[in-house]
Amino acid sequence: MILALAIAAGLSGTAKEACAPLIPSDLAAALSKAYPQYRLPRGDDQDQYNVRAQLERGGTGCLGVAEGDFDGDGRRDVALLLARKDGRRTRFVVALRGDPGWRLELIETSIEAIENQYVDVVAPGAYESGFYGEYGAPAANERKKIRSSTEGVETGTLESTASYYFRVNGQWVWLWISD
Ligand SMILES: [Ca+2]
Repeated sequence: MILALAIAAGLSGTAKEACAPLIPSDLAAALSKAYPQYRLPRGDDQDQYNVRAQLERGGTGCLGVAEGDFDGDGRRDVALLLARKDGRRTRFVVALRGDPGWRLELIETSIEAIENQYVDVVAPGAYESGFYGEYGAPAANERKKIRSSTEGVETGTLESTASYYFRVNGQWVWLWISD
């Protein structure tokens, strides 16, 4: 019943607003100051089919924001996709909750539109890529294996790719999970 209500709410006229409650106002202000050419994600950035699937998995209805403790300090952090206001570019940013304020870490700027992108939370653990080195030299900070005691961020192209990012010893490293 609760799930049904959540899905109904997510797909109603307020779908666009699904991301706003996940972004504290002081974080929104910090992001617009740091990245003025980019806007915050919205619940209707991606198509309804993918939003519905995420809601059915117990998600928030916002594919552009994922919450977790990515640096292991016990405070909840926020991973976001920001959309360029005047064109097709997406910025993947993690905001680490400080005391006070937020520490913004720009992970990647992609030429892909936000319409095709998503973020999600990954559980702590050990992960191994089946694709490492398969397509030429590994990219910067790409790993074959990652073991992380903190949560990470999954991101990629909807229904196509998935990469897992973890902040290990103060540095963001990642691996391909699928393509
Ligand atoms: Ca944290």
